[in-house]
Amino acid sequence: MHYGPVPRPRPDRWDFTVGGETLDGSEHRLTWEKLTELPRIEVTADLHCATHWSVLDNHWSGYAARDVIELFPPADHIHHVVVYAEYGYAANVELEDLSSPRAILATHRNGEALTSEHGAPLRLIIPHLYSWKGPKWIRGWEYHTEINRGFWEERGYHLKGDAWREERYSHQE
Ligand SMILES: Nc1nc2c(c(=O)[nH]1)N[C@H]1C(S)=C(S)[C@@H](COP(=O)(O)O)O[C@H]1N2
Ligand SMILES: [Mo]
Repeated sequence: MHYGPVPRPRPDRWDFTVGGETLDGSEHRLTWEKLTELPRIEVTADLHCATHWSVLDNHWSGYAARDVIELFPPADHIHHVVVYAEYGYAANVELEDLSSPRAILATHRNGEALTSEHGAPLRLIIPHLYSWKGPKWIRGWEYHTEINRGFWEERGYHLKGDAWREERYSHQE
């Protein structure tokens, strides 16, 4: 489930950009080749949509988001990140949530490569947040001093989106 069309795979053009207030102030680009040199991790987690459905016990595999943070760290005072996907989809998350050992840039679900429909080649899963906070077709993120609302956050959804606290709507903030 997603907003807008499923992007056509363009492996030749794919890259991952880490920008905004990085530690050294410059924008960094991660190629697929470089990404796949990172150690692979596995995370078993539910997917919670804010519209009251969940897909339980998915077995995700891919790369730890915090390994990418470590490669391209933010400036010292940063607490907020905007995560971007194809077609300008964006979600804001706290750096702390993206740094969770269970936040995964997934390439596979239940042993099979992601389909285009479900986010290939790479999607972010932050298990304890509602799944709109995890863009399919992710292409990078930006570090920010201030909160910048993402796509759904601008349309009435919650800044934090903790699924266990049922933080769905902005009026709960
Ligand atoms: N790029 C992008 N990622 C997205 C979305 C979207 O609209 N665009 N929707 C989110 C929402 S609301 C949900 S519930 C999940 C759905 O994932 P699925 O299609 O694999 O079930 O993707 C999330 N990631
Ligand atoms: Mo959702």
